[in-house]
Amino acid sequence: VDLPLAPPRRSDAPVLAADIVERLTYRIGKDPRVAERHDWLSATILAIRDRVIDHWMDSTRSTYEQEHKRVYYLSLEFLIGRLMRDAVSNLGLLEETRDALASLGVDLDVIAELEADAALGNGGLGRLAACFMEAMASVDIPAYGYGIRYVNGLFRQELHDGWQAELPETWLADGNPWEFPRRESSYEVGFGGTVDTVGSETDGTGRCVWRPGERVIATAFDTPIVGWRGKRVNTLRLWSARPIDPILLDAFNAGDHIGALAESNRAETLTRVLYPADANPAGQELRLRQEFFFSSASLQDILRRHLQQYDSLTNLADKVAIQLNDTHPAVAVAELVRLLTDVHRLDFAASWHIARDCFGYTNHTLLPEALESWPIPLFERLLPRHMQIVYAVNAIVLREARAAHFDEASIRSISLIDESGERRVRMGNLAFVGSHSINGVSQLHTDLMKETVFANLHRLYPDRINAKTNGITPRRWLMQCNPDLFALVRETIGDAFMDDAAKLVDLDRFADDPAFVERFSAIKRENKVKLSNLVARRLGIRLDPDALFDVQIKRIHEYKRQMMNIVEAVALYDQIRSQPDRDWVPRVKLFAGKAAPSYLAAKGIIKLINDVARVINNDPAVRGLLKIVFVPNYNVSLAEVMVPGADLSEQISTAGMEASGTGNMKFALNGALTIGTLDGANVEIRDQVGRENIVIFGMTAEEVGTRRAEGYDPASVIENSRELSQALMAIESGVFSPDDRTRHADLIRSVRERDWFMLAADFDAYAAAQRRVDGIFADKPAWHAKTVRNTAHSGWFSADRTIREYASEIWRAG
Ligand code: 26V
Repeated sequence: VDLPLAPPRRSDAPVLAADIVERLTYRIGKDPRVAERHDWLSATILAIRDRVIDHWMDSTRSTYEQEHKRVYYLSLEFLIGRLMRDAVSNLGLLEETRDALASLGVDLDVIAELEADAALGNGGLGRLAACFMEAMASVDIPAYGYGIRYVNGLFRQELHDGWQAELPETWLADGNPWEFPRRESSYEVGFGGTVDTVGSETDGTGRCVWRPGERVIATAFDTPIVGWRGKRVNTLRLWSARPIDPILLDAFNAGDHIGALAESNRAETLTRVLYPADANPAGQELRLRQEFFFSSASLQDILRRHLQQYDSLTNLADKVAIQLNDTHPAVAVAELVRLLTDVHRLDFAASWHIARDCFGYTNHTLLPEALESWPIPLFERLLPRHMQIVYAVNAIVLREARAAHFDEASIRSISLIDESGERRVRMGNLAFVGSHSINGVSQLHTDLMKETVFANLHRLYPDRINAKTNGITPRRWLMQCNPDLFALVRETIGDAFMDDAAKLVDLDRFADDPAFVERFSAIKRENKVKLSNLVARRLGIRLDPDALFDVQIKRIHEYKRQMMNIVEAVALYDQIRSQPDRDWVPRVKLFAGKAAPSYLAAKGIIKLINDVARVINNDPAVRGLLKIVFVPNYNVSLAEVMVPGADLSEQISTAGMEASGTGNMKFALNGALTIGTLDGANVEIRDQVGRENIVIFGMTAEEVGTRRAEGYDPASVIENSRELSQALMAIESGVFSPDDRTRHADLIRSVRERDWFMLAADFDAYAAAQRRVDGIFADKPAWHAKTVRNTAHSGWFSADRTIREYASEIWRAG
């Protein structure tokens, strides 16, 4: 697709080709005659990057000249994936680049595959940050992303005998042509040490000075983020840590070769690796150091930029909005207060108000195990001045709660300090009280926030919590990953949807048009063939592209219930064997996802899926009616193939536990039907696409709560479900693990005895819903009409819509 502002500029291809050759020769130092594919990739990225720079500088300059408010998105994770196709496509240079490379004997699609994924995130939270960066540039908001330039992003997953193995990921190994190192943008970040008071407390000249015992340097690396049509280019600024002295020469010369490098290693360790857990807080000192390191560097940078332009900090909140992506950067609240009071000499109350007017906080999970808190002794040792500020803020908040006549239990829950056991700093409460806006990521999640974790803070500050339902960028998740569908839509309803995804609704009237539906479904089939080819290449498994492709791809988590899905497969397998003559709908169940390395239950689920797959896929009695595939190393690039190739999207979390989901939106946009619970954004997907076009089953969040309160007994539920009992027994008895019959005993026992995620309670409804899906899939016109309607009504989930809501209701920017 060629999408320039001006008419197609294919004729510029020779200029671009010359530019690529120039970059190859002079920047990479390779003769085109001997250049390898990877050299062509680097040269192409450099040539494209150079075409971005003028737009980038224009964007920065216009923000400055027009004194626009700047938005800062602080996130410990940015799960970007590849950038070349994104940048080329948003600049409208796709055809030109393809032609330029072709004239040099290079295939764009081949070299595009060689670009490493930037996997600086775990899952939903990190991918949302990446979609938001692209959307903020697309809707013309002056925004900066701030994060960490991890040398090793999320681990690479291999399967060894069906078990997950983690290998280091090395995205920077071949260099990163996208980034600009900014040695001049460097800041000192301190840890530990002492706090002194200088001046006199009584005459108002007194102030605190933090004297850190340890310092490192944060250095910026900038990546340009190109918005749709290249209108605006924003900056993703990632910090890298380096020591103040790269080597202690005195120590080295005295023979202490290890000690001479100790400080250097310690600094570099800070930004070495992304924490691979997406729920249980790492609870480790290094993690808190990472959080403070990037928060402090980012705030110093923000204040420097603001002072340089406005020469005063009193108008900071008019010109700066800072969004905290979960609590990971929550320490920034205390750091901003410290910088304003101790360094820039504002009084404490003024600093506190400015901070609150600048910050907004987005909560992404209610899972209790994911709520961050730090033991006081650790926090105090690492950040002694911030500890004082936390206590001072807490005093203000508790005074307000007492003034509002809160009882002691409520006050305890509001406190920034958890005193129920070992004393800890509650980062969620700190982020809440330090922000003027606290948002959930779907309507349901926001309602639950008000009722659960933040019930008392919400009572004290009732106008702060608001809902901002997540979104996805339709550029990456339709235009780029599904170019044939994109082209068909464009031909059918014109170009308006390219700038306003809500206009996809114009497709609705084609849902019953046989000629259109024919083309729509042919594209889906072609995407299924592409996915099948990937599976054949990587796993040597052959798939039938006419089977129903049933896809569950996301982090492996008990609450997401991949286990319910595989147990249902076992039940179906049993039925296919016992009733071979029924008109079974051929089905392929595809799974992909990583488990946190320390999350043993999740790793057991991966092994279970692979054990079940081996038996089912090799049983001739199944006659290919059911196939199970676990595709290793799920990442953004793999999703870009799996999402367009799916017929059915599995969104089956226990209601109340998935804050939003964003994969669910990607599937619907690409014409898959959802089978799902009324959880997170599934509720809103149902509202948008209509209840006839989605398959909903199971308990509601409210029912889950009641059931739990009443005392849920999984054993009796299992007893009453023949299908479930038999499936669990088969797994337990070792049918799928003949080499180690008790391998899955613990996993099944946890369902029988506790079943915290209520797999048993929802199982029959889930199995029945799957049979409804079979029925619809068999009726091709009905199925295709529903898939078209899913695409037609998914425009609301564009991240552009989400970002406009943040901009008008939280940031007051743009
Ligand atoms: C927590 C921790 C704890 C410390 C170790 C590292 C770490 C990393 C991540 C997290 C929180 C992850 C929360 C998260 O990813 N939530 C997901 O956010 C998505 C975007 O809003 C949303 O769609 C998903 O439903 C939600 O699970």
